[in-house]
Amino acid sequence: MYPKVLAMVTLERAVREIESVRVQGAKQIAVYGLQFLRQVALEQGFDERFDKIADRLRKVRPTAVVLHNCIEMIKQERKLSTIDRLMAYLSEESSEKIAKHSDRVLRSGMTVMTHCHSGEALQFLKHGHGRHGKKLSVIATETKPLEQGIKTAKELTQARIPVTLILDNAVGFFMKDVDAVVVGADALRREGVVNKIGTSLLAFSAKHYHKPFYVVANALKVDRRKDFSIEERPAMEVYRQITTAKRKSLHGIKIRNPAFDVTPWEYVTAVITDEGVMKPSQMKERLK
Ligand code: RUB
Repeated sequence: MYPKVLAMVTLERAVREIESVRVQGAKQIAVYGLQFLRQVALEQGFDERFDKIADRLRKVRPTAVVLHNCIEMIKQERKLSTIDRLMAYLSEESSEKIAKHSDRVLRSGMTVMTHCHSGEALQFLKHGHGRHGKKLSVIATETKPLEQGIKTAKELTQARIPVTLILDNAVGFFMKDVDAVVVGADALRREGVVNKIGTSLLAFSAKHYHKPFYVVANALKVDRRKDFSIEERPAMEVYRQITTAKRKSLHGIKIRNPAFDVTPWEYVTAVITDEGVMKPSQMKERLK
C-alpha cells in the first residue's frame, strides 16, 4: 500500500509518536508531521502516495486541526516551499507575533492558571515573564489521565516561573486566587474552543469568579471542517491509574476517555492570535 518498506516503517514510527502523545499539542503534532512529510516529498514527490501518507498522519489525532489545515494547503500547492513556509510560520513567525500581544493581557505580579501542555500558551507566558520583565506565577493542573501538566510545570520551572501543580478537581478551589486563565487550543470552531478535556471546567469556574479566560492560538487553528469529532482515547489510560486492588472490582463497568472538550464562546474573554487579540464575536464572524 505504501511505497517503500523504509518509508512505511518510518511512517509507523511517526504514527506511534503522535498516537502515544510523546509528540503532543496541536502545533507540535503539525510541526512533527510536516517534518515527516517533507522527507516523504523529497524522496518521492507529491504523488498520490504522498497523499495517502498525509491522510494517514492527519487521522492519528483527528481533533487537532493544524496538521489537517497544513495538509490541505500542501495538497493544493504541491511544493516543498509550501511545507517550508508552514514550518517557518509554526516554529517562529506565529509565536513571535503572538508574543507581541503579551502587554495587552499580562501584568507584573499576575497569577495565571493553565491546563494541560500547550506550547503556544507556554511560549506566550514565558515571553511575557522573561523579555517583558513581568513577574508571573502559574497554577498548572496535572491533567488526567496522561498528566501533561507535569510537563508544563517542569518547563515553566526551567524558565524560572514559579509554578504550583494542582489536581484537576482543585480548579474551583484555586480559581479565586488567580488573575487570569490562559490555555491553548486544538481547534477554534463555531461551537467554541476545542482543547484538552477539562478546559471547559476552567472556563465555567473563571466566569463564576469573574476572571478573564484567554486562549492562545495561531491562525491555522481556525477549523471549518464539517467532519469533526472529539478523539476518544483508550479506556486503559483511565483504568491503569486506578489501584490494582480496585481495578479487580471494575469488571463490567464502562469507562469513557474523551481527549478534548468544547468551551462555548460566551466563556471566552479573547483569543490571542498572530493576527491580533480577537473577541469571541470577531472569531465567530470569521468562522461563519
Ligand atoms: C494538548 C492540548 C493543548 C492544545 C494546544 O492535548 O490540549 O492545549 O493541543 O497545544 P494533547 P499547542 O496532550 O492530548 O495533545 O499550543 O501546543 O498547539
